[in-house]
Amino acid sequence: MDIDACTLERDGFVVLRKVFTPDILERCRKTLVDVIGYAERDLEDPFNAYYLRHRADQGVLYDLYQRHPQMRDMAQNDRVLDALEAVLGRDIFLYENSVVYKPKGRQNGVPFHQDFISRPDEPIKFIAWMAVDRVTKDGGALKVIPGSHKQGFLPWHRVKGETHHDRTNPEALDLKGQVHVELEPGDVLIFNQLVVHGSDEMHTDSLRLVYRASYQGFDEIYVPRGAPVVMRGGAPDTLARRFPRPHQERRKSVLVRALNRIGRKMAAL
Ligand SMILES: O=C(O)CCC(=O)C(=O)O
Ligand SMILES: [Fe+2]
Repeated sequence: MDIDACTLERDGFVVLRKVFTPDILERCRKTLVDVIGYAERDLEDPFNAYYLRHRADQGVLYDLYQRHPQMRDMAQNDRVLDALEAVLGRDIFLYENSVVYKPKGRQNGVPFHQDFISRPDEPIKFIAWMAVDRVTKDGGALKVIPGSHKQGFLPWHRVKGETHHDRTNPEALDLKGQVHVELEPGDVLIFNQLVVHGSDEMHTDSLRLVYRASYQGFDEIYVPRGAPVVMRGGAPDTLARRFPRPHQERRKSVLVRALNRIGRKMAAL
């Protein structure tokens, strides 16, 4: 299969080559290496109440766009956003973003899954998987099943206490057509969250740094934690068209406010 001929519509993914300049890549790479070194020390996280918790044990560190402004050059790249605009429309916001890497000597294979599978009621998301390091078949490439997005949300299960715990059920997997998407530093794989994907274990000296950002249109403004960040569009005319109802003070009940307060306290522990 010619990876470079794949389309978001037919295959559920597309590859953009040579998206980032060497200076942006170098700056982001240094940031990521520093951030990983810091996260591995597992110090107190001052952003804990607002952002997702870093999981150095799983090779996933979250919300880097918000925490480290250098990463914005990648997440906001025009070629990436142009490709997303074709599927999400003119108004796009950042849903989640993280670095995914493969620490040597730690269990780091990722079983086949669809992203955000536990949130099927939310609008569809697309993920830009941006190679900072070279990503090869034997070195942590994403294995994808072309066209699997057309099957919709597949049955899944959760393996408690395991890294990357949400997995597509084996009987729902048809692995015949799977392909490894090899990338050079600076290439970007964009995929529909419903495309079944995973990656093999790898144990080399490369961390296989990949920065991923997931995006959503304006059908609903919601992010799991933190605050929504508009990446493109979001102009007043758009907002007025999409959300035409007059503003109403949303009164939170005493119970909801108390629960929020407890939640914030727990998060700060
Ligand atoms: O890090 C990997 O190899 C896979 C991560 C993954 O599933 C993803 O980025 O959606
Ligand atoms: Fe994934």
